[in-house]
Amino acid sequence: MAKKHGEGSNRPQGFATRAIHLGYDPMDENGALTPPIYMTSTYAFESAEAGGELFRGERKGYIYGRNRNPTQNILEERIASLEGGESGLALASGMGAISAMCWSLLEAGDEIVIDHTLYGNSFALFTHGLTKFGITVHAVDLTDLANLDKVLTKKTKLVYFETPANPNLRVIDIAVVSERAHAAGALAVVDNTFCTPALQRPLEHGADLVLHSATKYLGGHGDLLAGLVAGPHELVHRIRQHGLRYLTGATISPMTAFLVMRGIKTLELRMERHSNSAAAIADMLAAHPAVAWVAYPFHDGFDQVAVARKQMTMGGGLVSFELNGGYDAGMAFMNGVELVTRAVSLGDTETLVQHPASMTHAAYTPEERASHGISEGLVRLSVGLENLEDLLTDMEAGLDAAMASRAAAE
Ligand code: 3LM
Repeated sequence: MAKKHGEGSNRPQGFATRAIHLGYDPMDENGALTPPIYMTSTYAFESAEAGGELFRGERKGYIYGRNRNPTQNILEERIASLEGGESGLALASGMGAISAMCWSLLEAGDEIVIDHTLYGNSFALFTHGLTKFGITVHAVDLTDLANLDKVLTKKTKLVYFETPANPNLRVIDIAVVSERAHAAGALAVVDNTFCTPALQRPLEHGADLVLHSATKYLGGHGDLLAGLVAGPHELVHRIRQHGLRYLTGATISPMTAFLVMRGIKTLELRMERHSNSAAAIADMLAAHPAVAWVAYPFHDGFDQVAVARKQMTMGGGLVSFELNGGYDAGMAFMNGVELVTRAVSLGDTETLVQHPASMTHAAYTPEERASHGISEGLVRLSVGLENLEDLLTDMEAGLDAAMASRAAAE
């Protein structure tokens, strides 16, 4: 009998090979090299009895498109494998993934702990959304474990954080926080959007669930919105059956699932290039007289560089910095660049720059931003895949504009 595609060795396949091939055999689909996009909302039952068996879970197969589709399923198998989890789930957006997780795993009376630096709308979901439904939310700085110990109680169901965190790239020790959460009977949930499994695999460090905005590096081309979850079968199944099926209905379209898979095929290569360019830009910024400080996880002067190097293989594609002259200088920089595009989001082939205080983190109050390490002058750069020399030239133009604006103000 002919060997099935990808069979033939007991050695586990590498990351890029799984990102390209896992869960799909062209011979099952008329030899089509890439997985078909199953554009269907519902599925025919072989017989009236078979329909009932599917609903009762006595027969395997597809029922309806809101929670399962064959194109989506290949993507789900791939993210599970790349993150090292038993199961995966794909949803319509990162926010869809986070909210489906919360609605599935929490109930009134529960408490949760979140790190105090999160993507603005995640922070809003926790502090303005969940709190309306009887859930107590403690927002603390998880880089200091004493803060976690102060708020963990018997009612704590989960500890949630991003590392590196959006927008200032603070790094949280996944192993240590997960261990503390487990000791209190809580789950550790990590938003791994900024690293992707190519650079960091939180489940290997003890986290229980990993979430993604696949809109960013996983999709990789700024042309879609999607969310992903990976972790143990029991938790992921609950999020599919409750959070996706009837609590949010945040279904990924089959076309988008296909595009995310296309992005993931080149993920490892892209993350390497994003990281190398971002590290070079962080070095350039750190040495520049217009710059007050730079945050980059692998930069030697970075506060949590040791933790970053323990759990990440490269520094990632984001660089955050504050210019001398604060807010006004930041605005002048953003208006002074030409190649770099002024836009929110991140992880695209294009280099993007944005101002968290007025854009992605406008959901925080000014007081919250001040106490949560999001300064008013902070500029966030998502380094793309353009030629580094062109990016450095454009960054110099932005820095010149920042210095000119500061000189004019004095
Ligand atoms: C942004 N971030 O520019 P979607 N988790 C993290 C994120 O950064 C994001 C999400 C979840 C940005 C989006 S802001 C108007 C644009 C760490 C999104 C949410 O629902 O797929 O956008 O993911 O920082």
